[in-house]
Amino acid sequence: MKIEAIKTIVTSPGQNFVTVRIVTECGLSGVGDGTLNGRELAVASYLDDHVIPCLLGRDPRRIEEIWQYLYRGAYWRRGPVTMAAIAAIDMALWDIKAKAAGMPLYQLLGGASRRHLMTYTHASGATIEDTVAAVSAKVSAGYPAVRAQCGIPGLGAMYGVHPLHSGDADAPKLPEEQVWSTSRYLQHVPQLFEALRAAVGWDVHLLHDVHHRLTPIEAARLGKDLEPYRLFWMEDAVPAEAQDSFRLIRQHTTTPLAVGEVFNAIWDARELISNQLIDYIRATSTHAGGVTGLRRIFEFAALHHVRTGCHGPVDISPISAGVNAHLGLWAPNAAIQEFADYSPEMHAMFPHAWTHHQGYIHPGDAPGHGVDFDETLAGEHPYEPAYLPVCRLEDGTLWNW
Ligand code: CS2
Ligand code: MG
Repeated sequence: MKIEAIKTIVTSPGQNFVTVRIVTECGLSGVGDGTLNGRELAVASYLDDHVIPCLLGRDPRRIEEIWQYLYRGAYWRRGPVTMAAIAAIDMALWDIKAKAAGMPLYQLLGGASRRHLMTYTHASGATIEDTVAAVSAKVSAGYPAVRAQCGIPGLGAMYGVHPLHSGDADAPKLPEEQVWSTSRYLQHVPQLFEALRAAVGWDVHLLHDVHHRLTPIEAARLGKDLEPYRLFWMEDAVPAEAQDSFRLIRQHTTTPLAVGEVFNAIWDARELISNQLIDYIRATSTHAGGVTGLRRIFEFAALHHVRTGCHGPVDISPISAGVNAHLGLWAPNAAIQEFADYSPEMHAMFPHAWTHHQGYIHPGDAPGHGVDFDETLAGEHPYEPAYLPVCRLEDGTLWNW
């Protein structure tokens, strides 16, 4: 079998997506997701200018060898752009291999460890009251797990939640600047979860995303303050480059910790996992080197009581949602997957075998990863320049968005 052609398509049905299609000489093709929110064109260029010329004519069945070739062979290893490009190629190759084997990807990995995988959905509001109403609506709809985010009095935009692209050609194309106040936040969030537990009770999992905003001791304080409300996890409490800094949080609180959506290699989580400084690893197929990269992280986490919770808002495509679901159906230590539903345009552009019902996802049993890509529809939604916001403290200090 030989790789005959590889295409990179950037499209924007309300959110920019980078999609790769690999076509073999025998007519099999596979697709992969290389979306990197705010840096999509960097990934597309990395693929078109530096990866694709090296892969044409190779045997697509040699997935591991190609992954090693792209990882080691680049010399400049790791990083979000490189690993998203590798992820897109890797997902497409696994799609082809599973199609050639006539089975869904999860069967190729070792079969199902569960009937389906629990997901968590998003609920947010400008005030505690609005957020309680939004979470209550999700609980009434039967969702087993809800991530709650709330506006902070005195601060403008809702943090960590970014709207789909406006589609307005005149919209500002540079990063929006948002203001942050840790003291206001630390005062407000425990009140939110006190109100949530009073409103929805204890049978629903509540999650919260701190979105990298705190220092370790501040995260320790918040974790302690949230203990009475039994969160499923407190996510991204602190930027995790200094993995050892999570020891301080761990010493002070039993609130479960989740981190890793921005990780792109197992080394980003090695100390966190091997020292059990976290409870859930959030690494996701698009950012962590595809099936090949993420499977390694999952297996390593399983050795250390760390469970999986793949990142998955709408800024990774339905392809990755499906690939994550295959890994999440197979992995013995899979716990949950993020699922913020896609728009009708996105569902149409990425026809998929995966199903999501009452808060649980199943990848489906179509051969391959079960997600396709409608290039005609994609052509109707050209790339839209867009950035993630940046964040400043009230004195102007550049902070973590
Ligand atoms: C957030 C993401 O869903 C989450 O956990 O951290 O929505 C994050 O803000 C985006 O992926 C950034 O592109
Ligand atoms: Mg997050």
